Amino acid sequence: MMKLYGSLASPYVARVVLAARYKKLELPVEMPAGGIKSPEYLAKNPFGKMPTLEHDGRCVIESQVICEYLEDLYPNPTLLPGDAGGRADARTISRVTDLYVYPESRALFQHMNPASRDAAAVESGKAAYAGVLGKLDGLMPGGPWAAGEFSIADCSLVPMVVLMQRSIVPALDATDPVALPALGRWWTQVMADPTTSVFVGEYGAAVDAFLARLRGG
Ligand SMILES: N[C@@H](CCC(=O)N[C@@H](CS)C(=O)NCC(=O)O)C(=O)O
Repeated sequence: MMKLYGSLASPYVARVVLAARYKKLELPVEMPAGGIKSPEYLAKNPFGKMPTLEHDGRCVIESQVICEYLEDLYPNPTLLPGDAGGRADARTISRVTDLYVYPESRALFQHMNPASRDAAAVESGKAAYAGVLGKLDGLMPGGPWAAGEFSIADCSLVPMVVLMQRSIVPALDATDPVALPALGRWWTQVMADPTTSVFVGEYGAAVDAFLARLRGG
């Protein structure tokens, strides 16, 4: 029995959900009963973050590790296709998203509310965020998917792009990731594919609902 703790509005949870969907795995997603800071949940994930995968009594944390755990258990269809170089490309794109893009976007999220916005911090934050997106774009080796064939890189990039497009892009006029050349070509593929295009709508609705709750709507 496999279960994923978290909310789909989290891009890290969404990454795992997209990976499971690609592999056609049954993976129920639910918030832990007492929330992610409850003693029960902290026993599963000591960092109190989502997602956590529970499978046969084992808890696996960190979205990238969960995706690779699913890959090890269910290698077909693979999320790490190709040779060592192709798999390195896929892992690099995913890791750059986590280590460089999210921290820069998180700095901008602090300024979503116009009432408490610091204009100078927004301008420098937007430049830093655009800079890492440019580097990410340069790492994409050619299509149709982010690392060639469909991979963990796409599972990481789709939620990241949708989250930015629903939040800091409209609110702060930050760079839309798909305005960059390689990301733009990749986005055409994402929207042409039935699994990913449906997921874009589903995840976008979860993000919109989360942002509306934040605004008190
Ligand atoms: N590196 C972690 C990041 C997980 C993460 O930051 N999740 C956020 C939701 S988007 C969270 O649980 N935040 C709650 C908190 O930090 O209190 C992963 O890839 O799973």
